[in-house]
Amino acid sequence: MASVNIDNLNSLSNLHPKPENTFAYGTAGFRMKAELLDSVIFRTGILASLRSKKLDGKVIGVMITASHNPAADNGVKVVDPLGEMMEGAWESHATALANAPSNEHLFDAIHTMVSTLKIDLTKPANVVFGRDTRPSGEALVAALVDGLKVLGAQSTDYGILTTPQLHYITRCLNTAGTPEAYGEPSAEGYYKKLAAAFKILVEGKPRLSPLILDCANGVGAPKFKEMLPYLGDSFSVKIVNDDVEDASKLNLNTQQRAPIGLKTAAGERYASFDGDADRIVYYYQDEDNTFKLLDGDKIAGLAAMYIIDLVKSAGIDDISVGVVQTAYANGASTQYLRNTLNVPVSCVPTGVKHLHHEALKYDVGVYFEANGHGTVLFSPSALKTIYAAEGSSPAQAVAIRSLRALSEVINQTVGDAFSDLFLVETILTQRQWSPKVWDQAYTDLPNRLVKVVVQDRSIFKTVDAERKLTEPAGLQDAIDAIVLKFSHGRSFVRPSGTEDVVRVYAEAATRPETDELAFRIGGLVFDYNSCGSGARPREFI
Ligand code: NG1
Ligand code: ZN
Repeated sequence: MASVNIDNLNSLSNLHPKPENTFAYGTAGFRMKAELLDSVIFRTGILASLRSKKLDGKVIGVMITASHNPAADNGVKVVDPLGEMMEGAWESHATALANAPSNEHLFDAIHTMVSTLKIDLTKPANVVFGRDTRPSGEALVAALVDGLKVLGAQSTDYGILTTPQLHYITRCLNTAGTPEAYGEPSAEGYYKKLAAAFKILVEGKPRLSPLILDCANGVGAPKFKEMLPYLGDSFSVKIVNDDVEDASKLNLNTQQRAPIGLKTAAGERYASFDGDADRIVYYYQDEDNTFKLLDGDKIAGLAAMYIIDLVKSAGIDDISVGVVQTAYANGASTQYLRNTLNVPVSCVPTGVKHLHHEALKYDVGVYFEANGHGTVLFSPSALKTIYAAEGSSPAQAVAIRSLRALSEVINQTVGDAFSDLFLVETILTQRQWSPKVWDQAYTDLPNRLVKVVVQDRSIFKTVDAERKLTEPAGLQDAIDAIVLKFSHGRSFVRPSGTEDVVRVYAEAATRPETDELAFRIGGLVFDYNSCGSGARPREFI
């Protein structure tokens, strides 16, 4: 069996020494302070090469970004051939390579993978990569390029991209020339595809007022501007927070409030991207000056309502629509989906891969996290039905054309803030709705997220899509006893996958009750078997 050239590995690896730290490839890939990432990204280059070889030379994507984290952080994620997140079983291999303490151990870790996974090293390796606007990205790309040299991968640097663009390009490259060809593998191809579909979707409808779009001073700003010429007069937007030169401004947004420096006014429509443009939320200001958030749950509700209607209008009766949420979905949204729209709703653990996987079970699967990450997946059979349908009336033909365009405007690989923006704008334009009308579908229950810093979050074990704790023993019973006292009360506790904390979610009938519930559960967790770390937060009850 072919082997890795050890001299080549040693000389490249010596340029990227591993610090003492221990690394873990989690739901968001590797993510931490940028200065710790050099060796991790070098080794991710090796991992991506192995993944490509294992998949017979299919193109693997690598994205360097830390999404909504502060500018000083960075991270890396590996993208599978059809643009999905890397197969879960490979996360432990990524972790093993990242933690090998010496060049010799790294050599051994690579060979362990080669033999256990039966990787043929003589196969070609093809990798494409991109990065967001973080200043640390350039040096990290150099580390990745060195990693790609270890196994002689062919690679293409796509420069600065949004995360979903890199996913799109990866899928395009692997499907080119097949019946599933996804588009031209470039940012330009992506703009053309989305813009053409959006134009069809809003054809003949009066334009809405301009959208005020906050780009969090991240990569969404230059990329959305790049897209504008392709949209022509189909869409009007005012971009704010587009300063990507001053890194300190990246992701300065706060939760459940308008972004810093943005003065909102009644009658306007706003949206915010996160730092790598894979998440979006909408908001507006009510006449009485209250800030109203239209989050991922609201987008899921709007999309499901619209798609169900469109399928009906198209005269197609054999396409099932389903929605996938996590435990963080507002209880009122779940009720609305189940009881008003009568659509099946599944609840899965946090993490896009769980949502994506579950959504594939429906003909049309709508999935969204409350924080605005999500998309709509059309199954191959649903697409076949939609493309075969002809319609027996002009109205049916229009609905069929819209369904086809919808499947093109919505990124099928991963949650995409651009796609989701065009999805929402399509529906609001078709219906001529203001954000306020959209918001009237249901009223969110007040909710609150609280972080509890604990000594060891790994002692918290959950079941039932993270809604129940099995360990520490007895804690769930104590939580249930408190929740029972609150009208419409719901609360759950789970360890974060991306931060060293335990998260408490609470919702209840009123704002004061919600806050009380969140802080009582926070206090309970902090005190339980002395789990908490540091000073007990003063707001905990
Ligand atoms: P954790 O830290 O595991 O709660 C957070 C988000 C997820 C997801 C991941 C990946 C919440 C409560 N959690 O996960 O939804 O976006 O980050 O970035 O928003
Ligand atoms: Zn993101």
